[in-house]
Amino acid sequence: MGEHSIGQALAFLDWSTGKLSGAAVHESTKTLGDLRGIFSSERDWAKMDPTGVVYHVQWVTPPGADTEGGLLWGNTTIEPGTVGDEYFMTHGHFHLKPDRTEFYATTSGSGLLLLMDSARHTQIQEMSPGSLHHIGPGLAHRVINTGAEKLKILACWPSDAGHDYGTIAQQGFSVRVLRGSGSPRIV
Ligand code: PAN
Ligand code: ZN
Repeated sequence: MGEHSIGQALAFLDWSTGKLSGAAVHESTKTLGDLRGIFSSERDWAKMDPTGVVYHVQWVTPPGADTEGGLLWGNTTIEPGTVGDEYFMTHGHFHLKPDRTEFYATTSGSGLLLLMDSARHTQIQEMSPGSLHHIGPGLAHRVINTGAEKLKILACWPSDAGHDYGTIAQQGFSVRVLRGSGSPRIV
């Protein structure tokens, strides 16, 4: 019999929610106050509690995550809600290394994924439980919760992808998603 060793799992994942647990898990929460300038109506944003949670992110950093070829795994939970008529959403970003791609998958809830190229052409994909989304090279990505419940997604991406938040903070996406009568309005 060859030599072998038995080690511990990196973390544990609840597949019904995507929730991670274990010592290797990192967390971050984004509040309305953190999302200044992201929503179209500064007036409606200013009327809301800045400590209100918009989304929560968990991720695991495996050994070797700081080397080329490393991967990160995480999840994001976006609360239901709006600022004025605009649905709660993530900041959205390009990857600093444009050739670094990513997978998103929906565990629960419903929403829209915006994918925008450098020419500001935007593609919109519907997110629903089980939907798997590939974010190709050079595409900015933002998730929008258009439902009445929490929108929960999983993500896997190269650890050296890096995040360019500045371009979106300055120029935004070319479309916004607002609450309509019946279904979301894309403007
Ligand atoms: C995701 C996102 C996460 C939060 O892990 O970072 O959903 O969205 P923002 O980073 O736009 O605030 C990912 O795309 N990583 O590359
Ligand atoms: Zn990303």
